[in-house]
Amino acid sequence: MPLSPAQRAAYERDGFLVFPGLVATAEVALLRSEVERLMPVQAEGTVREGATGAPKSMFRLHETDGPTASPPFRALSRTPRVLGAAKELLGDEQLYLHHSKVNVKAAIEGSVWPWHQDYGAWQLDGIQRPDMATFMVALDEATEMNGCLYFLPGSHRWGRTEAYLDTSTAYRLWSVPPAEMRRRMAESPEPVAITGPPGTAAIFHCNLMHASGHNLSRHDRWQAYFCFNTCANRPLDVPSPRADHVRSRNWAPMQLVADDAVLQAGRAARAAAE
Ligand SMILES: O=C(O)CCC(=O)C(=O)O
Repeated sequence: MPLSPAQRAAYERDGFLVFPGLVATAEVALLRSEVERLMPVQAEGTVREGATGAPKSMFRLHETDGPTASPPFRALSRTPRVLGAAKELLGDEQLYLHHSKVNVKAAIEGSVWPWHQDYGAWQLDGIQRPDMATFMVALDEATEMNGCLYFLPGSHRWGRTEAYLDTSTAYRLWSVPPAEMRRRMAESPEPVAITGPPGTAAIFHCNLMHASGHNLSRHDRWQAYFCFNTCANRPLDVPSPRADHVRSRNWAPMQLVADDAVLQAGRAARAAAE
């Protein structure tokens, strides 16, 4: 899916691009069945919250091993629609995933992600340059009520802001201090809500300020994330590195697969189960 000059210019200017209907209904159904299969799995990389203990985040879907491995999610991360677009925007043919996850923002209980830049945490992982971008795919209708993502357009061009560790939710997050955020937002265009039906996708720069609110609705809000880095920018050694599910050590360049690989992975899984 070659990006148009207008899309490339918009990414440079705003720090994100939205792709309505990027993932087809049949693919969404298959990916959703994978989320349902993985939700009860006990894994180091699954963060739970609330009285129901629903997952807030489930990591490491893209590898071929481990309790949360998912062939359809692995396939999606390697399609031309996703990997191809990431290669174009990062200007590099050799990419790997720093991590992958599904954020399950459960109805009523699913909590906030405060304003942050992803590179705030990833720099601490030993990554030297902000040559990274994240692909988000909505697996539910994303609405303002159920805690959709918000992007602050153009904020990736401000560089990195000193972060603090917000521990107010089960997912400890390096976040932008509230006073700094108030100052920044006063100088910025209004945040953009990333809403849309299941299958809506977006890619965003690792220094883009983004956040999402509590899920006040009676509907879950499931979204998948693939965080791309260039192989040349893989992390340097740091003392006490974070676990592999969030700071991958698999730096092998990802290979493109056919665009129908998600459905093929589903068919293969069904055949193996018979
Ligand atoms: O899923 C969300 O609402 C926000 C996720 C996010 O910003 C993150 O995982 O860094």
